Parts: sequence; structure tokens; C-alpha cells
Amino acid sequence: MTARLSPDTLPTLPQTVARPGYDRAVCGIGIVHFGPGAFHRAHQAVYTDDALALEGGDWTISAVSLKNPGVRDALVPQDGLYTLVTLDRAIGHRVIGSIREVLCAPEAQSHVLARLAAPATRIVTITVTEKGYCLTAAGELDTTHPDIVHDLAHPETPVSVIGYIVAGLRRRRAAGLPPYTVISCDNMTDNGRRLGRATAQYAAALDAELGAWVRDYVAFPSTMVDSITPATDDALRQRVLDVTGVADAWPIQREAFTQWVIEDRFCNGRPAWDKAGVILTTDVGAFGRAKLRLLNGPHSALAYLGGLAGVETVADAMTTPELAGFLERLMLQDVLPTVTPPAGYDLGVYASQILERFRNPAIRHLLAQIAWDGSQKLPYRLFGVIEDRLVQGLSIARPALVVAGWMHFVRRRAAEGAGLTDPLAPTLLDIGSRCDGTRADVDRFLALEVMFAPALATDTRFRAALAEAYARLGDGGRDAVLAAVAAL
Ligand code: CS2
Repeated sequence: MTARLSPDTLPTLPQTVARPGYDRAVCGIGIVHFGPGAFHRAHQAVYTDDALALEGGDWTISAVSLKNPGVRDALVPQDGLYTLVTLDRAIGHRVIGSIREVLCAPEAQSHVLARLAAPATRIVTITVTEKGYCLTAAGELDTTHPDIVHDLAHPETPVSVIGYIVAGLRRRRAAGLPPYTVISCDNMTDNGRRLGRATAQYAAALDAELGAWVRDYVAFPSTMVDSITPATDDALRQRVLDVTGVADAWPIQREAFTQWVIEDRFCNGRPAWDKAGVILTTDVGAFGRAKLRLLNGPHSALAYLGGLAGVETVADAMTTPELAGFLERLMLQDVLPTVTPPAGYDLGVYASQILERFRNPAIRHLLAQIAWDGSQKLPYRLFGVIEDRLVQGLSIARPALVVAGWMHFVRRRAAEGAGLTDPLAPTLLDIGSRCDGTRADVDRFLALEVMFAPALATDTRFRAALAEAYARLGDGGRDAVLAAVAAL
């Protein structure tokens, strides 16, 4: 039988596979992470692994899933170890050791709450994707969200990430302990500010004094996170087995490029992340907007327009001349003028590096994966570009084609009876099934208030551009889509 990756089998790995450069047994847990999916394990856990190797300290991670036991089931038998494969011209293999505990919250609630309340816990990091924050289109806490309704009624047995953060802070305050820094690592503009406001709002709804304490003493730095991380597949599992000689139930793959910018605002210490390549700065906003608009927006453009054209991966879309040309024009002509460069940045160089990363032939990044959760992602990635261009009286034909592409995508999924991975799936599929290919379809989608804030949904230029773009895409089939992108 093939041996499993574990502390016992680590010494048997070939020398070409890097391993944790510190004694895992002596580094205590100092970070609780919510949402240990592929991105966390490709990104923050790796920076922390580097920081531990450089400076040690009690900064290992307790990784907490809010719903599914999958990560716990895969990683507990491996004592939290997993393999990271970096895909570039040269392929790198490395075992990451920074995760020391893996919990599934619904089955370990008191353990999670005790971990949050422990004096040694000084940072909470989060990757729960946009939908996990339970915010309205205006960025406020959505107090009608079922998870928030539940948590406000049962604050000691929460289900939402904000519910957990506050339950932990409440215990710490009662025990006279300092709070932890809470770090959102999801792709949202001003993620820290949004999370801080929503958390304080939730805490105040439970107890006004607690709300004030959260506002005054808890740090919520904003961040920009970046590293393209395709979902794990069987080919990766096989590669890891072939290279390392041991089985890893859940290895992770990502591109070699990685970036993490954190607003330098911590209320209870931090690991030596700066020495591990993290940029600490006073203004993350410019980095976040540049990345969301120049990388994630174009990613979504490929996901919907490329997906409708029957293209499977980002790299394949980049070798389809009509799509690649459209993408470049979208980035350089539409998005770039709306972005203020972070200090010392040349946005032209930044954009061409992103295009180069999209072309990486070593990565099979499925467009279908990026297409998930469109109702949550598009507002952060694209609507700001549209709003800024409208203010300046500039054309929005190309960004509108992306939104119209998403509408055709939803319509097609509904027509095919295929599901949709999106928290609004039932509503979206219902709209999609009522679509008849006319301008009225656009109105049906625009009525979705949780996605389209009123100011945008009622803007006549936006409505007209969308209607035109929707018509341009015709039946949403390959020929019509390629002709539409080539014409703009
Ligand atoms: C992608 C991102 O799936 C998606 O929506 O746009 O996950 C993207 O790959 C990362 O943000 C890159 O840092």
C-alpha cells in the first residue's frame, strides 16, 4: 500500500521536495483561519510557512471550515501537511507545515470558540469568498441574511464567520484579554474596512458596549491577495504521488507568482510576514483596486465570453485571437484609465504581466471555476469600472458586453437544466428560464437589487449599453460571441 504524507514519511521524500524549515512541534498556534480552501493553502499558509522558517514563533495555524468536513478529513491524517506544486517553466514541489490543527466548525464548535478565546490566538484570517461576508449591495451587514438572523438570535452557537469572530471577541473582552487582528483575504475592494464595519454592526446589535469595543480596539487591515490557484484535480494528485512517492489526499497547485499586501495595522502582533515577502503598507486600496480591476475583472470576462464560446481554460482563451484581442482592449483601453497606480507601479507593465500569467501554458485554469458566484464577483470586479467610466462620460460598450455575457451564461444554464454555483442560483435560474432573448431579459436581471445597486440599475446609459451588448451576443453561441468580441 502507498504510504501517506505525514510527519513520519516526511524524511522519506526526495531531496527535490522542500519541507518545513522549522520544528513544527515547538511552534504554537497563534492564527485561526476561516475557510481553508485551496487559496488559503496556496497563499497565506505559505507566507506563514516562510515566516516560521525565518523567525519561528508561535504562529502556526488552526484551520477552520465553516461547513464542509472535506479539508479536515483530508488533512488530519496528514497532521495538517500538504504538498504545494508551483506551475511555471520549472515545476516546484514543497510540503507546507504551517497548519497544525484542522477543524470543521459545526462538529467542533466549542473547540473553535475556545481556540478563538485562547490568549495565544492573536490573528484571525479569512477566505470565505465574497458571499461569506453576508453584505448587502451597498456593503452593509445584511441583517436579513438567514445566517445573520440565526447568529443574532443564537450568538453562542454561530454559523457565520462574523458570528464566530464576535463570539470569540466577546469571550476575550469578558476575560480581559486583548482582541485579535482580523484579516480578510478575499477579493473585495476595501475588504478590511467592509468587514470591520459589518462586524462592529453585528456586535452592536448584540450589545452596544461590545460594538464600541470592536470599533475602538479591533484592527481590520485591508489586504490585496494574488496567486492564480486552479482547483485540485486527479492529475495533480497523481503528479504528487509520482514525484514524492507518498499519497497526499489534497495537494494544492498554483502559479509561481504570488503577492500579498497588508495594511500595516495590527492590534496584537504578527508573524515575520514582511521578511517572507509580504508588502506592509499604509494604503492597500490602490493595490486592491488595481488587482481586482485588471486581473479579476478580465478573468470574469474570459469566464463568461470564453465559456459561451466553448473554450475550456484561461490559457486556451488567450490563444483564441478574438478573445485575447478583446481582453487586451478591455484591460488597456477601458479598465486601465480608471485605476490609480499604487506608488511606484507602472500599470502598463502590471497589465502585461497579468496577460503573461493568463497565457501560462503550465496551468489548466478552468473558466468554469472562475464563472462561479458571478452575482457576488462582478460588482467588485467590474461595476466600479463601469461607474467610473459613466462619471467621466466614457463608453462602457466592452465592460457591458461582459455583464451581458454573464446574463447569457445564466440563461444558457437555465435552458440546459444545468445547475449554477452561485448563492443566488435559484433566483438566477428562475430569471434565466423566463428569458426569451429580448431586451426584457436585461430588465429582469437588473431588477436583482442584491446585485445591482439602485444608482447603477436605473442609469439609462448602463441599461442601454447592456441592452445593446445583450443583443450583440445574439443567441449566445460560439459564432455570435466571437463576432461580438471581435467587433468591439
Ligand atoms: C479568479 C480568482 O476564480 C476567480 O474568480 O478570478 O480566483 C483569481 O485567480 C485570483 O484572485 C488570483 O489572485
